Amino acid sequence: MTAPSRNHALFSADALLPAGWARNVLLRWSGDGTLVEVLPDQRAPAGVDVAAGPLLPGMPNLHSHAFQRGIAGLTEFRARDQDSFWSWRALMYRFALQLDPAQLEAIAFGLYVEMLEAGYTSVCEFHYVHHDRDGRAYADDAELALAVMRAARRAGIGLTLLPVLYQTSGFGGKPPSEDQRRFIRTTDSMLALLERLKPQCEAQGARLGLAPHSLRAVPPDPLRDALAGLDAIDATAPIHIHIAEQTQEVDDCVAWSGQRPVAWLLDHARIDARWCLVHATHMDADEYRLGAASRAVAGLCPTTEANLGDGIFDWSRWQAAGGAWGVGSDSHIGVNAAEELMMLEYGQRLSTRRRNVIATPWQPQVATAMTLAAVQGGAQAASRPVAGFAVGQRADAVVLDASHPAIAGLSGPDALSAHVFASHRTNAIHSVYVGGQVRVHATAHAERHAAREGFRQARRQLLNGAP
Ligand code: NGQ
Ligand code: ZN
Repeated sequence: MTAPSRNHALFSADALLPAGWARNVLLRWSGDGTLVEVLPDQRAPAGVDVAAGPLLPGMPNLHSHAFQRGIAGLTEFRARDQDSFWSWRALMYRFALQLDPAQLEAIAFGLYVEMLEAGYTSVCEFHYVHHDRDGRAYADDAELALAVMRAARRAGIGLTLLPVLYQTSGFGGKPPSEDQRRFIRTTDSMLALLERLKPQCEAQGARLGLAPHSLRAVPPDPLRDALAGLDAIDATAPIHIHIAEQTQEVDDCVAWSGQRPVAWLLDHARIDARWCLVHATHMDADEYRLGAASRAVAGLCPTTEANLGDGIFDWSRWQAAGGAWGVGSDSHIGVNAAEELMMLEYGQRLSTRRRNVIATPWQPQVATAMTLAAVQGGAQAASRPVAGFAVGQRADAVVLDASHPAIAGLSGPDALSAHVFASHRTNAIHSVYVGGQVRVHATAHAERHAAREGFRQARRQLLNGAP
């Protein structure tokens, strides 16, 4: 590590604590990276690292399909009269069909290093490419999940691994298509995979959960059986599902069941704080109200949702019902925590024709309000103690670069606003700590070079169709 952190402590003149900005904050953590002291109004003790700028809690990334970073930017051309989510998906599937385990690991490692440099300190990996190119299980059925785990460990990012259950290509038990063959599993094979991964995750400090892909991909009976099986393995494990992202999906769900997807889910599963409803873009007034009341986290992925033409989540309705939310980078068209927050606020501004929408009566600073809410919601979705600077949470921290032109000379809240709204395409992050370990220093991850080289090589192979 280029800059080992001394004495398991960090001092900052401006730090964003769960209750708001504080001055002269000293953080101390234990040898395993858990915060043991969070003290404002201190003097910097001798020998302790002093942050190079305002200190933010690390952002959990609550939704990632790592392999899709390999295709990001390559689907931005019109291939037919009306390109859509569904035509993008066909291209994405073609890419997924080629990947081998080494390429997946290289892409995931490259991505996770990018995430750390961009302010994400943990990731929920919604992992659904399970099998070989022919759709057969690998000799070790966990082969690709283990590749993702190695990538996360090497990058030093916190991990919540969500193996994905995928069985059908549409509502009503429509058989999977040929190009979905790498994703398909029986419920029993999923539960066996979870058993196989459980000790591995424990050894790595990763959290293991389950992701029924969507109501399109998992019929009611397997959904119920998988959730019961998960409870038998770990009754507190997180559960993530894609839901109501596209209007076509809503229409198909209504045609199948007479109910909209979120309403159906709320009626047919015990939705609670273990759940992350990814996207939840298209809800009616009752779904906003009951969804928020269920205590599930809304998993918002603003740059992907914009890129894929999904629609706009109505933040004000969710907020009015007390809903929790966090952000994810999903397809990785953008890999930047600040950019997701900016895009989220801008979507609300564009649809409501107002400014400063995502603020609260107790926190008028938009970037501050968004950061605190997204860290809380992200930690809940990750089901790991990564909810910011409080005793018992992980020492996951982002230090802004006070010498960056967008930030120089600004107070904590203004610096965070500039970071979120005015620093893009440049990096205003100086350093990043995960569990008290320095992962990024002077804007670069220690393994940036190797990560980029591995990514370049894997992508070159995939684009050339070479093995
Ligand atoms: C996914 N992505 O699982 O990668 C999906 C596409 C699907 C998003 N929903 C596949 N953004 O939904 O069927
Ligand atoms: Zn997704």
